[in-house]
Amino acid sequence: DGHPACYVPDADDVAAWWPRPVANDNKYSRGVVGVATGSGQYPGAAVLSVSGALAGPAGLVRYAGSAADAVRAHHPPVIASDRVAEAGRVQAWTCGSGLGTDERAYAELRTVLGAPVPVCLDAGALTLLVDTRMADWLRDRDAPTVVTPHDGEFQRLAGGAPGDDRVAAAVHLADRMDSVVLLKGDRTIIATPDGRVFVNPTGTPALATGGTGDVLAGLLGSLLAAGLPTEHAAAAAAFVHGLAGRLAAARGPVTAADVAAHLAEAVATLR
Ligand code: B4P
Ligand code: MG
Repeated sequence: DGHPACYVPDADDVAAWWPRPVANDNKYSRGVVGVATGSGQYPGAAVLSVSGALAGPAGLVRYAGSAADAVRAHHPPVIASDRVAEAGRVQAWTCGSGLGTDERAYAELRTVLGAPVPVCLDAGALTLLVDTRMADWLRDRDAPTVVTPHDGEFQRLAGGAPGDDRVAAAVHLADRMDSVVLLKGDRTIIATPDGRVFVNPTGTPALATGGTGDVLAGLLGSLLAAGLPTEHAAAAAAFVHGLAGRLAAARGPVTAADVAAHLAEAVATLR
């Protein structure tokens, strides 16, 4: 039926993709990830996305946004500034979780998309893409883009719900946006603009709790900054995020902060 082959990665695949520090690495050579998330209304999204970024392989996390005080309080090692333009050089951005959709958020998204580095877009950034017709603008970017919609966000981006054939829906949107699409769900789907598909096998309903998407976006940004190909970054982030959800669920009720706290242990189980 012309359906693309779906690849289901296993722990060995993700272990092989996962960047590991080598002897002469420094924090810059491991990658610097910029996190442009959160707002006065949603400071928690900033704290959670930074937690996800800190658990990834990048050597440095720079936060830029209006929740800088909350980020500094929760994550003292993170370099926090108020605006994207003040953040300094990064190798990738993750943008949108809890960002809101006001003028300031719009300006920050424009700055992020203008950077010649890979970008992960979530939540408010996805709403802004639709509201401002910026989605088509992604085609003009030279560096890769990943979008991480849940079903509601997908519906707005694509102009219709994913429907029963979630793989075909994700492939279609990836082609239309010339971006990697990570369609969240029970079995999260990653589709590339050239029609390749990964299906994540580690999902757990324990992840169906507020803020887990913010943790995922931060982790994905770190993998992009560390230089992973976009589709491997997305597939590896979903895989480890699911593992962390399972590890957290084995110990009791799960919050998004619990998922973040189990990411390092999840990475350690890869090999
Ligand atoms: P927000 O309040 O901004 O919150 P959110 O994005 O839903 O939260 P979060 O970041 O934690 O979760 P996400 O789904 O990203 O919601 C904005 C608006 O969207 C609201 O109006 C809301 O009503 C609407 N909305 C929210 N979810 C919707 C949906 N699914 N369909 C339609 N409208 C929706 O990330 C969650 C993570 O958990 C992902 O990694 C996902 O793969 C995983 N996960 C969720 N359920 C799972 C399951 N059953 N099994 C395995 N994994 C699961
Ligand atoms: Mg979300």
